[in-house]
Amino acid sequence: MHCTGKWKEAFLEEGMDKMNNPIYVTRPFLPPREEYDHYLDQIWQSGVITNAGPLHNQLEEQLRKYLNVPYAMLFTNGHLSLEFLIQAAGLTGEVITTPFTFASTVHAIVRNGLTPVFCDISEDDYTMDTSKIEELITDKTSAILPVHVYGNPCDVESIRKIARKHSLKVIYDAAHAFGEEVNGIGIGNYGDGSIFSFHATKVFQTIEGGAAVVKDMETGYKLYQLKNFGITGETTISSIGANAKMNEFQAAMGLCNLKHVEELITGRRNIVQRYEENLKDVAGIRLNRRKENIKYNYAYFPVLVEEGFGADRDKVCEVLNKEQIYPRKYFYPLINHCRCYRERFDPGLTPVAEYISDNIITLPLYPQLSMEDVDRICELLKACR
Ligand code: T4K
Repeated sequence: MHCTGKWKEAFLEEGMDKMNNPIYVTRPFLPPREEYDHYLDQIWQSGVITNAGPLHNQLEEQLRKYLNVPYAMLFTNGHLSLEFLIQAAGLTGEVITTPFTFASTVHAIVRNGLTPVFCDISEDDYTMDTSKIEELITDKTSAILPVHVYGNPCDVESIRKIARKHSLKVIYDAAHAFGEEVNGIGIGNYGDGSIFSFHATKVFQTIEGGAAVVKDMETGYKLYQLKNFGITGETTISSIGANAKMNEFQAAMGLCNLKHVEELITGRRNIVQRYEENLKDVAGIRLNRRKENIKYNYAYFPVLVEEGFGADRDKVCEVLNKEQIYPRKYFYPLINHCRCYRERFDPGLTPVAEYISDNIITLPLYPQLSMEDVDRICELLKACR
């Protein structure tokens, strides 16, 4: 068994396998019921269900330690943590970002009244191509906002050097990078701040949820205010904030899941290894190249279906869908090509991102997935040729 423990048995007993269910790109991990019930009892006793309650505060502190960062602020979802982090960091004008991401990244920039400038990505790991950043910098640029897409850490050292040379801020969208380390350092320590997503589809989930992590107390305090309407005292409102607080039910889920997260990451790693064994020598299939000195979280398993394969990405999806297997085309279409952006902002020249977006597929990956299903998915994929 690739992932052990009581929860795995409970999952199987509850009949997920028996039901001959469709296989989705991911499934959330749900902790054993008694573990969640334990926290529900506490909520019923305290009568506090939101507004920085005791479970919220416990989770915030535990996550700060787990992520090994100076300050961590919980949010009701990852997207709002990014919107507010951009606001708290005081970005202005243009922000250089990647088009190869989920809509949230660019929405957060634009919803702050800023202009996204799209930088192409690297063929190796699909993160921002740092050799193309400097040519996009203008006198209006205030920041670089790269994404550790699929949990592939960006070239953080090159980004740091460019940012320092041009006095730019760096905010990382680390929605996919929960618990990762680069050179032994928690990934949230790079740049001026980062955000993580704890959505149901993520490595660590709090139903919906997210966190912004920062190095300085001043920005941390701004975030703390902004997510609660800018309120700083019973009769004081100091800034124009909104409502983005994580509630106690979400925090309870997080407290349960944090205890299992290392085991879940190991389970994911075993699935990824099985995929790699099955697919590594298949002509026309390109797998994600991993770097040294990274602690990965195995958030996604992207596969590039190239010309030499004999069938295209859409055909692979079609064949798998017929068998009730639902991989996803993350991230297609590219954000700079979406209707809401293409008529408003310069889409830039991002040919590598276009190519990757047109040919990538992310295969099902979650710790509860059986090795037999991984093998079956690979056989079906290979048979598309
Ligand atoms: N930045 C980046 C780079 C991101 O990728 C994201 C979110 C964000 C920022 C914003 O973070 P959040 O505000 O979401 O915390 C999903 C997620 O909703 C989204 O969180 C994620 N990225 C994005 C990449 O994927 P969809 O529309 O593809 O999700 P959906 O509902 O189709 O779910 C995918 C599959 O997961 C389903 O086919 C079945 C399974 N599933 C899903 C849910 C919600 C379950 O089994 N149970 C569930 O409860 O966006």
